Amino acid sequence: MQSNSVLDYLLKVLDKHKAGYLVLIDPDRHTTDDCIRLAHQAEEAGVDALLLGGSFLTVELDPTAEVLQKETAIPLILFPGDAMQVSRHADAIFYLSLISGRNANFLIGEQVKAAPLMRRYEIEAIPTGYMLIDGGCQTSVGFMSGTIPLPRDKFDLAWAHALAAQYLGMKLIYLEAGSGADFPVPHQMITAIREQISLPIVVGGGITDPEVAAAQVKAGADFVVTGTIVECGTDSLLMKTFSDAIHG
Ligand code: 1GP
Repeated sequence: MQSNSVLDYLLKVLDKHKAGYLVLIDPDRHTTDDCIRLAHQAEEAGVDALLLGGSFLTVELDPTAEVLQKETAIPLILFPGDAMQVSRHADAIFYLSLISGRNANFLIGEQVKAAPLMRRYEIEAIPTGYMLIDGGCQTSVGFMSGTIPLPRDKFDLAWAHALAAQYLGMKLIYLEAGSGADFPVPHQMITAIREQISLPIVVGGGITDPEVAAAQVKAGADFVVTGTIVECGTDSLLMKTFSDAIHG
């Protein structure tokens, strides 16, 4: 993808549509050929960008990133679980700080380890306040980070975290229920945060139904992420249905 700034591109998506649609590809769950097939499906469905990464990987991310970047015209954004997931073959990186937790390693430690590589690769960093919200079950990100998710009904706690991220100069807020969560982030929480901050809000985790995605946009989400449900790849039209529901 040839662009000066993936963040600018994402903001332009919001000028064009009600909200943007991001699809997460976890290289651990697929062969490289399946990743390519999913990426092509995503492009055809009107997905705005691909995310690549996971909270815990047992395979190398780099070869998948390289092939996906070559094969697709939409931006490839790294969504790293840790500093080992930095690759030169991506257009940008969601430079995540797990602000809902109090684990210094995921607030700043992994970021320090990643920074020299990011400079060497000249990869665009998109500083992102990453908030883990209770999705009704233990998730890989919760386990790996050793952090307690924000309770689903503590809206004031949630918006205060998001506002702190805005004051710290972050460019996005990512509300994460966790991949495969039983419940997505509650609509009322999205709205409570939307009312307090001006940053774009990304919402992901446990979204399995296009109607739920549309309701999250209505509640105030600017970007919706799906991973598991479209990764199954059983219904090739599903991504298009999500795309239409989210774009409005
Ligand atoms: C995980 O938000 C993403 O970070 C996607 O979650 O796999 O549940 O769609 P799902």
